[in-house]
Amino acid sequence: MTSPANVISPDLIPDALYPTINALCATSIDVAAIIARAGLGQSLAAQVGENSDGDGQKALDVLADDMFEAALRGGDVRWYASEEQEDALLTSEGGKYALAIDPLDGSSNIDVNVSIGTIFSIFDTKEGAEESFLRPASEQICGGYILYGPATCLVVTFGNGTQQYVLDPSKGEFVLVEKAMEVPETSKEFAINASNYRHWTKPVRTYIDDCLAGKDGPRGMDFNMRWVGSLVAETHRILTRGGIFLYPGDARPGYENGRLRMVYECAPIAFIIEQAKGHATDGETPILERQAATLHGRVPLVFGSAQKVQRVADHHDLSE
Ligand code: AFP
Repeated sequence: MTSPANVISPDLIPDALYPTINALCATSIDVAAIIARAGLGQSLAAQVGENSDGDGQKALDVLADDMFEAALRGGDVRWYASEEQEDALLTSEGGKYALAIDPLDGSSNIDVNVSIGTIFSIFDTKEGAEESFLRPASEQICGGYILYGPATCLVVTFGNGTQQYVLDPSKGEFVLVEKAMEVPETSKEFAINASNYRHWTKPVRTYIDDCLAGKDGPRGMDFNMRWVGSLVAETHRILTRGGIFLYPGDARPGYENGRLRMVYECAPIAFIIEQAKGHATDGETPILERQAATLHGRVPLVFGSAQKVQRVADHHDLSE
């Protein structure tokens, strides 16, 4: 790995992880520039194949994966596991870390110019790939995402709070803007794909019905709904102004455990949210207490303001 110039201040980043975080950030600057030129030249949203789960792969999914893998190869990352590749890759024999990544999350939003992101999780590596990633999510040493929105920003935790950096395009550097993000305890917003209502379990329907009943219902207040279709954008909104996100398991074939992947989506998002004094569960059990059974395994995800997430868990208890 040729170490790129420093693009992020090292102040709050553990020394041992700095080269890896810096490589991720330097690559994200290039990804952001490609996204910003969307449509000028190559089509980023063109379907170019399928990933391990049969999900359609967009050109940018594959391009971003290639860029992050190349940036990390030969550095401190021993195992590189990606949503876009069936198996983990040995990228550095002597690497200290196991890194899992969703190189481009929200790809259905690429061709409509809506915010998309990169999500990553880092463990201290073990000898083998499976034992490095199929372990309690609480053993992560880093969880982060890069949001490619009106601003490009990095949100990351190393287990001592959740930090936010914003890319200054004029300098090509990420600047620290928040040392300790906190999920606001109250909010009137919930995020769920309501088109799946008929497929939900009773506890989820009850929770959403109560929100929809508004001030005349059991919650005694009116709510608002958001659904961007981009996990990173939803997470950033909830970190900024509170709320709750639900992607539950449902009755559709293949969606028994929802849509989101434990290793490189749910686990790092849960780490970030918990470190920001929010909460993240599978509806009942904290995500950080769970571990993935397979590299691309799915898990239901409910996260956001702690009290709201607990209320969903209470509905599950009541239904048992
Ligand atoms: P894509 O990367 O295939 O667009 O999926 C994005 C995502 O994994 C996550 O970012 C969204 O929250 C969720 O899927 C949206 O799922 P629905 O399309 O079922 O609403």
